[in-house]
Amino acid sequence: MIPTLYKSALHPREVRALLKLTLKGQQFTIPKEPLAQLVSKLDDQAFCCAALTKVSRSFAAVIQQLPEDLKNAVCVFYLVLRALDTIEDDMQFPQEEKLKLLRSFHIHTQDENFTLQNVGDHEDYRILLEHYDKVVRFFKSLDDHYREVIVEITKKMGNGMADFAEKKVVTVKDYDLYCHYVAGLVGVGLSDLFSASGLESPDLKERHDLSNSMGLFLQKTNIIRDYHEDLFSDRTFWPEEIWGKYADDLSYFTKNPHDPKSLACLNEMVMNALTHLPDVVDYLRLLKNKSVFRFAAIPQVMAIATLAVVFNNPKTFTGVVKVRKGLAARLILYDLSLEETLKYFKKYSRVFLRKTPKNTDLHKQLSEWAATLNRKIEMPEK
Ligand code: D3A
Repeated sequence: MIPTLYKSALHPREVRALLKLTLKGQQFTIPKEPLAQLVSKLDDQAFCCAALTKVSRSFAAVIQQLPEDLKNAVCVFYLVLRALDTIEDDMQFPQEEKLKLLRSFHIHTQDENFTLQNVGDHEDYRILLEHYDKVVRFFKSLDDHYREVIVEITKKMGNGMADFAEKKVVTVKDYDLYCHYVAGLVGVGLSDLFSASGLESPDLKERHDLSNSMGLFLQKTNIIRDYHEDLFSDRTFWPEEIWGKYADDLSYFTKNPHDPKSLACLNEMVMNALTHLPDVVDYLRLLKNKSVFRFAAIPQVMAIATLAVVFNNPKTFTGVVKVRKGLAARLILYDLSLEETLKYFKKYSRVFLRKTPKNTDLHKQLSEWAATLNRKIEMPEK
């Protein structure tokens, strides 16, 4: 806690938000005991809420501020997808069994006897799968509309993950398709859930293009940020069509983090992710409900803040570069509006331009991108 506060020392509102959130966590939301010990004490719904806070602390706080009915559906959706992700990430899992399980996981999500032992590289993920029957029972308590969306997206995502378990991300087209399966479909599913809740317009679920971009922007940010971690777990999602212009091997960058070629590659990856931001602006403008808005906007602001730190930063190649936790705390605690979100986007768009030498191709691309973004921000399309 002290190092986190220290990092936000020059941002008093972040310090206040961090202290408030910690206090709130101690009193109400975050269970201290390990998930394994909570299993026998909690009913299905309470177990799912506890599992959510364990597998994603700050994101759980954003989900918990949604209205009750939608909150439960999003909680189940998140846990089902986390379980799928855990199976995809488990490098010890025999490949053939893994593919079968990924393709059939949507069926298991409707089977009250389904559990999986010893899967996952993290204690909380393993417990989640060992007690997956609890998730299934909570899933079954949801309204039909929500259940249909969760099953359909899980089916498509599991099949997409299985396809990519057998092939590498080589082209930019592969990269977009992989990100569609693992995050674009999340955006599509969530838009369907928002519409089904009645809190958002039925038209939202028709905007698959914008919903997909919401996921692509988040996923590409994670993939860029996690370069180092993924390289050392023998997983790579950076497309060769991009990195192949700068090196013969992806590991070149970690060995030569300050080489202008390494930074040029990183910056091209960031530029590629930024192309999704104008769609994100259009999507966020469609939202009417304040808590749905906050839920959708907070990760996008965190993502652009992450890209701004990662951009042109050699440390991306040698460790994990992160934004201050204080920013997340501030966004979670104070009512984030559309106007403030757009101000964050503008602020960070200036950071990218400031960090790029003038009279370069990249500066020209970024200027054009910033102009498009500003047009969207100042003159919304009808
Ligand atoms: C695209 O998915 C959306 C969305 O679409 C309309 C709306 C809200 C949130 C998400 C999305 C999400 O957000 C997280 C994410 C990144 C990649 C996939 N997802 C995802 C999975 C499942 C659901 C929703 Cl239900 C963002 C995320 O996980 N984080 C981590 C914690 C961060 C915020 C971003 C806060 C922090 O402390 O850094």
